[in-house]
Amino acid sequence: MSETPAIENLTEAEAAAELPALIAALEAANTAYHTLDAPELSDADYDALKRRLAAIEARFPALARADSPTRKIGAAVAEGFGKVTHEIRMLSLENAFSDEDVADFDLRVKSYLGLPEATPLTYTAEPKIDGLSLSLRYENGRLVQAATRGDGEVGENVTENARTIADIPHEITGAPALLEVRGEVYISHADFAALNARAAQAGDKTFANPRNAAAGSLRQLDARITAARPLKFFAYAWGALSEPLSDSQSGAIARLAALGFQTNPLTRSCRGPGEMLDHYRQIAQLRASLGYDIDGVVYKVDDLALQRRLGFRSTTPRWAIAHKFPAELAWTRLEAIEIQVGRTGALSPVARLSPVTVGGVVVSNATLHNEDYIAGRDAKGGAIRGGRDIRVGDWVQVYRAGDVIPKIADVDLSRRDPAAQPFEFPTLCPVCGSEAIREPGDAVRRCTGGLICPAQAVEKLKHFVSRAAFDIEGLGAKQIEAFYADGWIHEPADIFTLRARFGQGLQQLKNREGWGEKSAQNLFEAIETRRAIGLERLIFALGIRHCGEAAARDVAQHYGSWEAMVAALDLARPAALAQRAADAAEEAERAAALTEGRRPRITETRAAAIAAHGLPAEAAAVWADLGATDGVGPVLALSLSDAFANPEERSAIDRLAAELTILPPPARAASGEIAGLTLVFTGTLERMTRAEAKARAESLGAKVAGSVSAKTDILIAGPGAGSKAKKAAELGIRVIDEDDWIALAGGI
Ligand code: D41
Repeated sequence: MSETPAIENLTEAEAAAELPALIAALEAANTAYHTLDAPELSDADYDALKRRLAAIEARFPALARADSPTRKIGAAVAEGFGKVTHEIRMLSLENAFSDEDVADFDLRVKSYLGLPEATPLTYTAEPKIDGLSLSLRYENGRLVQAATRGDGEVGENVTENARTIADIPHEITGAPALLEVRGEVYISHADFAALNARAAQAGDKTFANPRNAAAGSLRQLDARITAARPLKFFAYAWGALSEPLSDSQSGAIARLAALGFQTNPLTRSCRGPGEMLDHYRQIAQLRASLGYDIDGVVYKVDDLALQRRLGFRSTTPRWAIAHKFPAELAWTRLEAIEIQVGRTGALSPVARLSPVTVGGVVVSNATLHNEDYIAGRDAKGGAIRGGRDIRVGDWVQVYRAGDVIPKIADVDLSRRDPAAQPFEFPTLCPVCGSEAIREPGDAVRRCTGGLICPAQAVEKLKHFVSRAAFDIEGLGAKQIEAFYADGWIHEPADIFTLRARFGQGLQQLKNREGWGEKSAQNLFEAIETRRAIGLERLIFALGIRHCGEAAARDVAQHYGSWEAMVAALDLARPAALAQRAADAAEEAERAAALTEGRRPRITETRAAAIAAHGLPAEAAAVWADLGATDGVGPVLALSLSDAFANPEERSAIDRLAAELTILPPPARAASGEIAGLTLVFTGTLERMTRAEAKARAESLGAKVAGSVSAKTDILIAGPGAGSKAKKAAELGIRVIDEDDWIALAGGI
């Protein structure tokens, strides 16, 4: 075999002849490694081939192909992981912090199911592993996909990485044809210490805690790195299934164990809160010696038929709860108080602390909430921390509960410098200098600069591209800050004109730090794919105060199209102004009545204020319709109206809308007989509680109303139904009994 010639002796023609084989060898090695799970080359051989290719490309740049394997890693970093939509949503857990919370949980479950309080229910209790959730999909016994939780609906495809975890079987026998196993990826204390020691020795960054180490390792784009990290996996739940695993939680977990998954050995069945709390205390005792991090105990209703009946609220099941261990505390010095300005202009004070370790994590910032919190008052003017205020230089007690931002629990007055002064909360925006005002009833002070305030503009943009909003791949908070600072993106519409404005400037983007040709191209493509956007996402993305994801969905459902919504808001504007005038008049009347020692005349005062507006009837009707929309109260209605009526904000919104194709919201629970109907329940239900019936009806896409009207489609009348049944009969509304209802709802 001839020696491989040294690069510096190669002619360009020889190099060109060698390249295809080199590239083919590397691509084959990649496929063998990543897709077929059967590495063919040693790491050293692979690296040698890759180095040779890189050296040839460096010497003869004209030969470098755009899709060369040497560019793959960089491109992969920009692209990240593929996305996976979970067939069944990954839910989160409600938290309990005390014994009473656990007892309440048990009572709530029973009340929902209509069981007597004295009935003992069986629950499983298991340690809550402090790692990250993973969903594994097996088809015909083969692992075909692994996905992180993400936002619960869409996660990241980490299949290659999951395959490197020893606890995760690649093949299982005797399982349902389709089985999704869910559980927690974590790293043991010993492995974490060894990993950090190696990283420190190599001069690499170390991880703050095992959880971060596990997350960082699982989310490596190069599966070889994940393979070198000792990750573990406990199975605790399941997603899509072709057939049930068992009829109980404990049975299902035993089945997963029999299929070859690790399940937590401290899982117990407990009858009632007494036994649950005993097991909680036992696990708390063992916590330090387990060898891995846990942050509480999870309780789940054992009977799967009951789990199904209990169902879930928007993101958490009614049949499970996490009983968290108490937060850990530490004392440190408050070095400074900084003010951050948020998307809605809120001035948020942040404590800069002398770094201190709290529960294994170094903390150097904590939230101070708002000016009242610093002063030692709550929203109603009552004392918190016994009325002790917080001053720069104070010794403060910091705590962390779960993932949340650290908070300050207390202040040590005995160590306060006698010269320390109370903190003076700014009344001007520290970013743009506009006045910062506090509206009556609002706990926070807000910058009035609107979009002229760079902080608000940037935060609004970050919100705009965030996951639940436009979710533009490759355009995150960091990129937004850089683009804003460079003057490339001032408002959302600018994102969609970026490509046109920088047509040849693709070059400019390419030359920026961190951007290559491929990632720039990817960014423009990612932006293009988002030009068509769902109405509900667009409304949420606008970042209007009080308008969260759920409210945005409700508004989108109500209007069905962007044009209809904008037309309604415009039409209703006079009524919105009349409402504000009436609110102000009411407040003045209350104050006047108080000083004059008489009863306030609310109804007359409001009516007079509204009359003074000479309100068109149509405006009033459209406004009332918005206010009566499910999920929309007067506060959100005003906030929406204000956003669309503010000239600067409106023109920015119009410029944005002109760039987009706005898709109508998905039809809610389109299938099924009762989707879209309005139901009323009356009389006694014997097989389901009211709460369960209402939740079931809503989950099937129906609306549940409290009283019978012309809009009612079906009245469900149990024994003892009175006036409602009579009224329904008069109106010719369909009346059914509980058994009919249960049949309609698909059984209990
Ligand atoms: O050990 C855990 N971290 C754990 C998390 C567990 N043992 N059980 C869990 N069960 C659920 C439900 C009930 C929703 C299936 C969970 C989680 N969820 C969970 N972890 C993070 C979000 C949700």
